Amino acid sequence: MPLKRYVEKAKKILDKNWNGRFTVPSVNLYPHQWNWDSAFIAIGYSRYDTDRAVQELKSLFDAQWENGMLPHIVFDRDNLGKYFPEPDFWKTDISKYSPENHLTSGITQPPIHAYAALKIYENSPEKGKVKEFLKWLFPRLVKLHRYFYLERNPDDNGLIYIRHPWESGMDNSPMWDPVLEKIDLSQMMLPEFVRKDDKIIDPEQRPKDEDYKRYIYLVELFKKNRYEERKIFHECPFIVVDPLFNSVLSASNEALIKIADILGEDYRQIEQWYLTTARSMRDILYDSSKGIFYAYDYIEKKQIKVETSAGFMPLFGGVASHSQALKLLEYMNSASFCEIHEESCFAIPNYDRTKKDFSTKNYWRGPVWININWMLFQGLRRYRFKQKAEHLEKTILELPVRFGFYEYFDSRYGTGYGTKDFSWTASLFIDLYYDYIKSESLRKNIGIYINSVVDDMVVNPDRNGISIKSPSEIFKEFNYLTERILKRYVKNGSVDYRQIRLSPEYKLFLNIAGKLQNLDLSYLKREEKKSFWVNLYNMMVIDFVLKMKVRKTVKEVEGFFTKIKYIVDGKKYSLSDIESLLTDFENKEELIISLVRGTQSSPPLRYIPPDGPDRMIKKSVRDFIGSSEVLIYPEEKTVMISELFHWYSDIFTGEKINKILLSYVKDERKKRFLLENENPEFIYLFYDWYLNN
Ligand code: 2M8
Repeated sequence: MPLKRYVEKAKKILDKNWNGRFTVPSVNLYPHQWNWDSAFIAIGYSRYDTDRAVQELKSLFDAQWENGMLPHIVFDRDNLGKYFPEPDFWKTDISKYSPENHLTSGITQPPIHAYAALKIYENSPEKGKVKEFLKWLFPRLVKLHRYFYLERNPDDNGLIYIRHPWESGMDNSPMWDPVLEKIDLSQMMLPEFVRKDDKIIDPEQRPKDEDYKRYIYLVELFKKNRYEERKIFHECPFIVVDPLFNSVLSASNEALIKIADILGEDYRQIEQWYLTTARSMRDILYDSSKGIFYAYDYIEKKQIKVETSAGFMPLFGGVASHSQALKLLEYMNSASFCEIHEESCFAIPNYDRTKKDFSTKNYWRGPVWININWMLFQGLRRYRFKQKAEHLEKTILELPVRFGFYEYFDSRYGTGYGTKDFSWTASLFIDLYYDYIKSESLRKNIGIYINSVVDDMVVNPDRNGISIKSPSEIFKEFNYLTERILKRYVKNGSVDYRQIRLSPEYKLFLNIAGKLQNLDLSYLKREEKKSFWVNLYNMMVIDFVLKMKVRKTVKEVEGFFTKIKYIVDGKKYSLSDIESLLTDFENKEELIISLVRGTQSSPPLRYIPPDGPDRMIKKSVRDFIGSSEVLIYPEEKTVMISELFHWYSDIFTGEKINKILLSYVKDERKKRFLLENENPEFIYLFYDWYLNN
């Protein structure tokens, strides 16, 4: 499995960046320990090395400040002189809260640590050992969160402010421009300073000197106030509420509740924190006309109307209401942030691409970042936006494989920018890979039947005896009810089986399903037949799932595809019978792909209209080929495709697959590869049999 080779590469990068106590983000550019980097790194380690994961967070929390603040950098004494600004500049020893035995900066970063700690616990086979670590960490995490709610929460509404762009983690994001522009540099007396980053990385990819001057101005102001929060608050021109920071805090509040539960600790206070932050974010940061969350300028008391990926982060924190989430998805999946099937557009770029000052290569002003996309992927999954989530997962894996483990990437061409061998790109790649492997083995273990249907079982009785309805009436009603059920109870590919079972439409559908026994098929035109069989197949799957009380997968029922049947026009049909009947149609390959087998690997379920069914069928095939069921890596000369193609190897010969992929794939490089390799070697991906609910 080629992906595995890249996991080995990623692990080697983490090894190289590990200094015996913690992992630096990058040996040359960031040679110390960074706050949120370490949490992302620990998540990667948690997949294969619990000790390292634990050590990563331990060394960071050892440097926690007395007032609870977790510094954004913990400096490595043996490695000073390579980065700016270092301890000689921060002078945090003037604060009464800074730790005695550690050299640190005087600001913080997005608090993803409780989230990471829970992941360590969940992923580790050594639960007892991790529980001991959680006992050590829990009070420190509470202290950190309490610091935010006591010191950074001026209106007591749970909206936590940051006081330096570096605290957002998205240093030179366009979000901060309107606030930083107000700092008039001509009026400032700044100390001399020499940047180091722009000698290591092409300055075109880094913040400008003007930005650095403002960063330094703010640090000077902190020093003047001896890092006293209240004093800084009254003087600082940069007091903003960041949707990313607050979403990450929310995700961590949630994780902290779970950790408290594991340890048997009280979590009422944390619950309160979670609720107030989430409520205020929904009320104060959301803009319903644009469909995004904005940052908030606390001094001006207004939203900062700049659209960046941070505005979608409430999906990660579970903060967005369902209707807000739908709007976020709509905006996120548009030309502004890359649509699913858009040509030359990787993942979710950091800034709206339609803006004049969007940059393809400058740091946080446009490129794609793996940690941001990883969090958005988790968020999309949590709101069950399956298709977008899968697509994102695929590109997050794709970028490092094709272009290297860079710090950030060009959203158009995938080119890597910033430093090479970047730790969180490697660790989050590892995390996603293990996720994949885990579901793969789960998928393999499916096959224990709970229920067996050994003899034919007809499940569409015609309760009123001989049909008095004409074929046209039966067909019309069948279509009407199918369309209604699919439109109402299927959202983004997820089927709400429970709601269908309770719905009036399903009751009516069962009635018309009985009438199909006497539907004269010769009455249907060829196109109508095509739509009928595909719709019937998909509806039969739903009906069988409900009748057989399927819980997790159709695989629980032996004979699901062969023994459970509908009588149509006097003849019995199982799902397999319908599949073979569809091979008579000229576009049989597309029809077979578009069938929804009640599984995660199926394309999203949709109604196929009888007048011109091919348009919708093509849409399903496009979704399927654009999803993680088909992975094409031209640079690696590799094509990975769903096992489905293997099951039907009589109709999907190598050339046929190539032809289909060619007519649906849009990326030019992938196209060229397919054209030049008519019969490439295919690697089959495990089919995910879990229910599409
Ligand atoms: C970047 O920030 C540092 C300052 O903290 C820098 O530019 O020197 C950001 O990308 C930040 O999010 C990240 O934590 C840090 C280390 O990777 O680098």
